[in-house]
Amino acid sequence: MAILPIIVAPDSRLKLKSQPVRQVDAETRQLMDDMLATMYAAPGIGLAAPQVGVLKRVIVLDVAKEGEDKQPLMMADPEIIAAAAEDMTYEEGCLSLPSHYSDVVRPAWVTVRYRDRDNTIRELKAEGLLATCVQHEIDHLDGILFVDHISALKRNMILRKLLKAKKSQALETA
Ligand code: GNR
Ligand code: NI
Repeated sequence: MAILPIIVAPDSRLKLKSQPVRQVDAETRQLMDDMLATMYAAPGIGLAAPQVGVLKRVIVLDVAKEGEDKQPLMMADPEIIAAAAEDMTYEEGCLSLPSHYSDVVRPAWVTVRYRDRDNTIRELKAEGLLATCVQHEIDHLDGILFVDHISALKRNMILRKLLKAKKSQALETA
């Protein structure tokens, strides 16, 4: 298993739409395993393939609390097939927007249909943090970041700070 480098915004690769997998083959399974290891190492509660530069519709999640048993989920071609009418607000973060957090409003629960690591089609009703996380990850597959759900003022402030950090880092390593 490999720990993969995570792309940090602003980066045009995070804005692209990822392509369906259709069949979970050995290469997709390897990607899922590497993504899970990368997510745990970060640490994070979710990771989408475009965050590691792979434009495939693959996500991994684990919202288990520290000290609890691991609850890894690996999904290819996840699709929201039902969503709550009522919303919930959660303060979100993103490994591609390090050190920035903002309240995001999303449906309180969603039902997701996906292919698991064994290529079996499954459905899962996600509530609470898992509902937030799975919607956040599926957004990544469509080139959407959590900052796209907040005001343009807050979004631009975060993206400007991240760009500045990248520029000063580039100077340091030059
Ligand atoms: O680790 C993560 N934490 C998090 C917290 C609140 C809402 C969403 C997330 S997902 C994030 C990891 C990540 O960037 N996944 O794409
Ligand atoms: Ni994210």
